[in-house]
Amino acid sequence: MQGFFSRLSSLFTTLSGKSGTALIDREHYTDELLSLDMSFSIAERLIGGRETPGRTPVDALKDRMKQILVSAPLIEPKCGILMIGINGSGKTTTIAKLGKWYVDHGYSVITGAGDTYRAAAIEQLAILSGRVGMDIVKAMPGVDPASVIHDAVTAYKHRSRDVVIGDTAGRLHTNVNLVHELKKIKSVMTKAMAGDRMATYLIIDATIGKNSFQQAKLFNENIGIDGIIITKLDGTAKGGIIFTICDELRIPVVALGTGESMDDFMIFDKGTFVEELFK
Ligand SMILES: Nc1nc2c(ncn2[C@@H]2O[C@H](COP(=O)(O)OP(=O)(O)OP(=O)(O)O)[C@@H](O)[C@H]2O)c(=O)[nH]1
Ligand SMILES: [Mg+2]
Repeated sequence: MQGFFSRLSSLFTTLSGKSGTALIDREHYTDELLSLDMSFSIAERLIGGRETPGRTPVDALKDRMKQILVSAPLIEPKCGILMIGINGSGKTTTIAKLGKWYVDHGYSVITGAGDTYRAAAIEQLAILSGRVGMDIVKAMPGVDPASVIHDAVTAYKHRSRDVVIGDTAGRLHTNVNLVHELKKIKSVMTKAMAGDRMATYLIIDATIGKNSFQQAKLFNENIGIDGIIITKLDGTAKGGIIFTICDELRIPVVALGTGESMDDFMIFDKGTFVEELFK
């Protein structure tokens, strides 16, 4: 497990070395979990749970962790992905990481530069696309984002690509017009996919902590979210936020962003994640 999960991991590794009675040093472990960005309610459920007949305390703890976490596999090609989230959360960077992941697994990827508000945003995606081996469909700044995404899906179909990923401009979830525009982009993309699988992924910046919940709830109510990618986990050195996000939102986390380089990306599977924490 990478460095930023090391505190979380060493806590659980310590627990797994203890006997059943030592496991119930509740106060100490609750404080530790709170300091890792878990909510009090989660810390209580993890540490304060009753013993489960037939399960060792550590196995019971792992079970409770898996009940709190929610994960799902990445959408399988052929497919379309729409990336949404607030400004600077990591959408464009994550599109490149995700694109690279699909390319590394043998799929062809095309991306649509749907953030047409800033020339720099189009340029950023173009540079990253070249670096990871994705095609890009782009237009001049100011063009209707929905039309760019539509063109990207058309290119995906014509060129028989496996994955199409649409970038969008950072949105304030509280701005009605912006959310309305996102709805339009999603409906245009869904229609253009013509029955191919599609997912909308919300990018959440781990460093903003609890402020992300309301944001995610509003995006989910208005746009519909199929999965979450939590970015900037390297900036928190905590990792407990993953539990808090899952517990609050009950929307599956599909992947984690753990740095600025294109390989700082992990697929999230709760079973594997929990086992890794105890190693
Ligand atoms: N440390 C770290 N930085 C990240 C991660 N993901 C993205 N970033 C950085 O966060 C900043 C914003 O990333 P972008 O991908 O441009 O974010 P965005 O959501 O597309 O931003 P807008 O298009 O302005 O809304 C960049 O400096 C990225 O390098 C991550 O997992 N870890
Ligand atoms: Mg961007």
